[in-house]
Amino acid sequence: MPTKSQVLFAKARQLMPGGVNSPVRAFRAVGGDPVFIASGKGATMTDIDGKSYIDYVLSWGPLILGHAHQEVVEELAKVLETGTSFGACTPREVELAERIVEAYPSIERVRLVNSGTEATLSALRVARAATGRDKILKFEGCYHGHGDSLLVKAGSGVATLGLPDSPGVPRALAELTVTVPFNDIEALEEAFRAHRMELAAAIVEPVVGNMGCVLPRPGFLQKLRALTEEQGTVLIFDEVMTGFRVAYGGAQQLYKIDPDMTTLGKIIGGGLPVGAYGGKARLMDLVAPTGPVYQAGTLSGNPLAVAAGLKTLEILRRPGLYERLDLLTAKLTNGLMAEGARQGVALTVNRVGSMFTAFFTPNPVGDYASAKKSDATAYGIFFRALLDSGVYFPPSQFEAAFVSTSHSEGDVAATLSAASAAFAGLRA
Ligand code: KE4
Repeated sequence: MPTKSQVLFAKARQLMPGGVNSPVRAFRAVGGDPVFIASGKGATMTDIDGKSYIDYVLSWGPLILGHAHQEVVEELAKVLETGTSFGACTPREVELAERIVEAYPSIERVRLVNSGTEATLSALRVARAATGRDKILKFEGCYHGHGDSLLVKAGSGVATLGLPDSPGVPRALAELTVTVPFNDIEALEEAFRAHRMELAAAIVEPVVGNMGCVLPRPGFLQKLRALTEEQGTVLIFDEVMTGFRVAYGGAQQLYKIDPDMTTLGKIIGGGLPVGAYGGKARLMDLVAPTGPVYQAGTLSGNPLAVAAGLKTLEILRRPGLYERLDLLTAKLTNGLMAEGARQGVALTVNRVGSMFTAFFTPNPVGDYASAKKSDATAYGIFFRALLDSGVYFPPSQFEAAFVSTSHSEGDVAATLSAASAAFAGLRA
């Protein structure tokens, strides 16, 4: 007897590409059909067949407070009564801009948009305008949304230019993107030599989430800052995932780097559509209507997203919140490593704060090449076993998982016992 999710997925595939509104949701990387979610509350999601899951995807990062947080819901209810969109200036978008500028000293001006993709493609446009240069540099395995210049894979070497990583991306545009392995200082120096004074921007996930969680090697971000400084290249920290996640002030607070521009998203919308890009006034004042660089958006600064974001950031400022998140996540990841070792399952777990990935490999994971050595098949079996046990991990080995303030010690204990059974199943 097919589940309601299976029946609905068959219908969805007739109506939407792959039956989904974003590819990773189709569960292609882990096999089998996705479950359709009916509701979420706290750390838990419930599917349309009535099965509940402890959720570690949390909408891919935004829900650091968990699903339907009472105070956020109440805030949204109040706003709903007063109108949902005006396409005009509102007081609370100024308040959110103020909170972001306070939390990110590198950001002197910020523009709200509707997604991380919009944020990164706008930031790149500003950097190209500010420098008069066309080439940009990104890192292999980092994802910055689906803007054409960023859907590019490495050429044969750092000196060679990029190739489209998706049909539909013009080759002429892809060739303007130089790609370098993350954490590879020598390759980075070579790229800045090969394209000396030609790079408009370097964009980086300072803690990578999109190849799975990968930490910057000591000195790597500092070297990137020095090289971009030296050559007048705009350093863009893509903190769409890490912003307000790894620390209230993001990865730039943790690693004490002062980027020229920062992109944000996810958490600042509290689960509603949002993105933001910002940085030094000398750059951001190039943006229309102050300057000639055009960028616009019907729903930018949307009152609902702004209200949910403001309430979320207010709660995140409460004392001890990040410390508690860090401790609970460490308990989970230490438990996973210990149980993997006890059962002889090769596991490398990378974590920063409440963002982590369990890689099915015995080797350290510090870049895309080492991440790809993970046993994605084993991960798929692990994922399915957890799902059957009511635990919802990211449906891909190459994605980050997250813990929220709604997760409890009990959730972690239940997750670890599900993982123990999943490891046993793997060995069998
Ligand atoms: P959106 O356009 O999806 O709002 O943001 C793009 C983006 C930009 N920068 C970083 C560092 C990101 O992680 C993202 C989006 N993250 C993915 C998760 N890997 C979103 C999930 C999805 O694509 O469905």
